[in-house]
Amino acid sequence: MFSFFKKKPLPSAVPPADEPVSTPASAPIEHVHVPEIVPDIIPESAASASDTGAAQSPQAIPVAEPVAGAMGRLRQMFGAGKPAPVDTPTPAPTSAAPAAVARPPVAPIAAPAETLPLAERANWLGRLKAGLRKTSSSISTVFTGTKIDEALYEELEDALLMADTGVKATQHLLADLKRRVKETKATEPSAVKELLAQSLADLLQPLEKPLVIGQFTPTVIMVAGVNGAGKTTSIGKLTKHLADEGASVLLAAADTYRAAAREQLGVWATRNTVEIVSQQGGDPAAVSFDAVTAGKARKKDVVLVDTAGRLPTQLHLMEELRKIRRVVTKADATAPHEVLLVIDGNTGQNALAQVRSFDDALQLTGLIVTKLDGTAKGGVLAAIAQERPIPVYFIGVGEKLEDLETFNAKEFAQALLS
Ligand SMILES: Nc1nc2c(ncn2[C@@H]2O[C@H](COP(=O)(O)OP(=O)(O)OP(=O)(O)O)[C@@H](O)[C@H]2O)c(=O)[nH]1
Ligand SMILES: [Mg+2]
Repeated sequence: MFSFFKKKPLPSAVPPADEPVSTPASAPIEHVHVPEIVPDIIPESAASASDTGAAQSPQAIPVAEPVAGAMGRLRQMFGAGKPAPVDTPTPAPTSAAPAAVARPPVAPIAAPAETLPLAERANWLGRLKAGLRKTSSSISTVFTGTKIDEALYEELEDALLMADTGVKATQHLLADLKRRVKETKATEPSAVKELLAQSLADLLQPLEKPLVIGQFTPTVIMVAGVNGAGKTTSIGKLTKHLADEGASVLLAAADTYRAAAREQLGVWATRNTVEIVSQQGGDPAAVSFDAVTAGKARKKDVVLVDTAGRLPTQLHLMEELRKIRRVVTKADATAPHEVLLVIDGNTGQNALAQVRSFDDALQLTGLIVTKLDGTAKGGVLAAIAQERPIPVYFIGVGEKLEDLETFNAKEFAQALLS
């Protein structure tokens, strides 16, 4: 599968003539980043006011648009790990969008005969390996002996459990490994390590799936997770990658609790010259509704909804997330198109509990696993693959922009067992 991005003409700097000009809002949405303001009106939805609990008032949004750029890097971000399809003919416009929703046809981007920037990917693999070094060195010790015996498998079991792989995935890997050893008649522990890498890559494979942008206008992506997991940072990094490639992005600061949260997202908006809809102390569902409505009206490519951190045990806050989801659907019947959970790779087996709880509450479509550097052990991805195989769109190995990349099962298995 290959991600694609809707081709569109360069955006104009002013709203279309048929968009009415705004009147002052009674409960104005505050826009942290206002590069250039041309007020316009956001269509109201009769259904929204009661559910959002907020006055659905017209609002001004800034209209600065990112500069269009080459699509290669975007494809690398969203379809990385797979070879770029070559020799794709100039695409005839297709109707990838569901028939129920009237929108311009999606034109899958022509895939030129380019290959992925391999040097960059190799550089990334180096950073991933560095991030997972602790785990990889403790697993590697298991294979330094000369014999393949029960002691080796016992040591391996301990190492996998220590790496947060969890009981079920560990048992699966051991059984699968023994089968492979028998089949290949391997005699060297180093060969067993290679077989383990294959077994792990196979287990992780279902998690590898690119995030597709361009099938819907806008693609609405809701982002949730526990406190401090890396939601806002990951959204910022994604925004940068998207904006760099010419995608028009609208951010929704639906973490309305902390002023710092809005500012943090606002910094990314300013940096990338993208729009942000935020409201001090407002209802997060109302902000999300407004953002999606604005994204639709302005034909944004992507609306990213940042939500406040919460624990799955905080039931009222989990209910609030469900409400955000419902209200987003009221703004756009096909949305949200993606509901992502950001998990901190350091949280070990607790990450699996988070995946279960948030999935039960929100029907997750994807994961972003951050902080797979430092003390993170990485095995938790195997546990997720075994018990709740939700696609891992991105993994993060640091705070810098280039430290967030697409997940590739083989690469990850290699890094964990290097
Ligand atoms: N080492 C490391 N730090 C990261 C990574 N991703 C995010 N961080 C850091 O983690 C901290 C929390 O990140 P945020 O993006 O604010 O997390 P959040 O989930 O939005 O937090 P709340 O909104 O408070 O729930 C920040 O200091 C980030 O720089 C990563 O991949 N590696
Ligand atoms: Mg945040």
